[in-house]
Amino acid sequence: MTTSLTVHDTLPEDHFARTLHEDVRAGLTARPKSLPPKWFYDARGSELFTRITRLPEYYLTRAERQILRAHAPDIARHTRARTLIELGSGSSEKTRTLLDALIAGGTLRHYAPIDVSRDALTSAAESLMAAYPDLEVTATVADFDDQLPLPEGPGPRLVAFLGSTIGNFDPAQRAAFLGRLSAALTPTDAVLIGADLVKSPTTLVRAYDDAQGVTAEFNKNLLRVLNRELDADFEPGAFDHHAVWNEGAERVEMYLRARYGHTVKLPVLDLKVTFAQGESLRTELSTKFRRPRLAADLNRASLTPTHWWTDPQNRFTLLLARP
Ligand code: AVJ
Repeated sequence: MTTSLTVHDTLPEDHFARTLHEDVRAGLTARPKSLPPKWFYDARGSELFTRITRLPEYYLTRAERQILRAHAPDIARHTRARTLIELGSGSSEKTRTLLDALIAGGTLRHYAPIDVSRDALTSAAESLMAAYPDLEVTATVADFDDQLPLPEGPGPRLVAFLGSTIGNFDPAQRAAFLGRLSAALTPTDAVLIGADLVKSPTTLVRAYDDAQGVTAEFNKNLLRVLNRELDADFEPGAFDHHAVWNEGAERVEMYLRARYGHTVKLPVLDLKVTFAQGESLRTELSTKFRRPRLAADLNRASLTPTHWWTDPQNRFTLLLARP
């Protein structure tokens, strides 16, 4: 059976230009300055992130893969999902582990990836369609910052949000996201969330400040994206990459810190931004969790965690929750 890929595009044509302009104007005129991490991921940024996932210091991807390989059959048994909805285009390798288990369990019919990047989405979905010719695949382009259009698909549906992407939200964004997710579920659906756990600050900071400098390049890639999209004149060499453990908030924060005072022009926004020497631009939050906090966040969104799996070293958790 050969089927073609159905792609639903929920975003207006100018969505990216508009939201980039809004995010950059708001973030660079705020004090302290910050930008949302979603703008890292142009083609070069995605490639740098793939390199990060292979770094010796970046244990997250390997730990999550270990858990999935060990427990995908349990996930299939507990969910009996007919539809797998995947939020964010996780590596297709992880997806395959889940798909294989759900197919072996005899329940899966439909795979529905959702991502903001149309290109990443269609290429991942097309390669999966070739590997799983009996699976119905519906891809949806959406920005789940402001909407969560879960595809209908036959139930029970399993919504997977892997890779510790949930860590990128601040507490208010996380509450809003979980509320939207919960509201979109029916009683037989389940969610599978991959979250990184609190551990030694040294291990955490190293994961975001690797010896080869790949994460530093990834961080500075944000400036290249702004140069290209907004005709800005950021000089990546004028900034240092900086990763710190915020003990109170239990998250790693990434910054670009100005090496000297200077002014950057963003003509597309008719904006000039001045950086003092040593001034930091926050580019990412990576929240690390303890079970009770994550359970409380889920409960507040009317979701009940039913299973928690971890890797043998207790670095990362995959949890299953129900409405
Ligand atoms: C893809 C958001 C999960 O926060 O660990 C990796 C991104 N940033 N190194 C993370 C990232 C720096 C990553 N997430």
